[in-house]
Amino acid sequence: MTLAYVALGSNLGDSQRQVLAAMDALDALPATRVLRRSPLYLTPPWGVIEQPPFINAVVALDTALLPEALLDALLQIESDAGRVRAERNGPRTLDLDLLHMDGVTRHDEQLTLPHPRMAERAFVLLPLSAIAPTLEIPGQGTVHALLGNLDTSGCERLP
Ligand code: PH2
Ligand code: MG
Ligand code: MG
Repeated sequence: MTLAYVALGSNLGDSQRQVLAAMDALDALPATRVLRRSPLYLTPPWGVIEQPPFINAVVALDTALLPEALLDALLQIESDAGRVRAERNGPRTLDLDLLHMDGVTRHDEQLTLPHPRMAERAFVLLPLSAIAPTLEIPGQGTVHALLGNLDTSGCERLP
């Protein structure tokens, strides 16, 4: 079994419900269990600024799936949630990004692990640091330390 971290995001439709339902869908995957769920955060849109705020969260998974199989499962959960691929960084009903798998580094067309831009994004590191502050991003530092470099002032933790 491998420990993996998945980021969840949504800013179209009932985002809180979609993110919570996606956590349950991840837990229901074959040979996979959700170990920890971060709180939900309301975060300002990054990249394309003219869009609604996002709901973001991160979960820790224990999984026997290989990275390719887990990635396929994430895409299937996104499409089951009604995700339509449109504008890059634009609004979406559900986005599931594989951030990190213990012991796995890879870089190819399909998948780069650890996620290459996670250290720049408060909407990823803030929820990740709530469940894995001491996680080491290879070559970059711990999640907690990396979060210290980012502006989290626009992010709000939901009750
Ligand atoms: N996802 C994006 C683009 N911008 N901004 C926030 N706050 N949260 C996201 O999850 C997000 C984003 C592309 O995946
Ligand atoms: Mg994304
Ligand atoms: Mg994505």
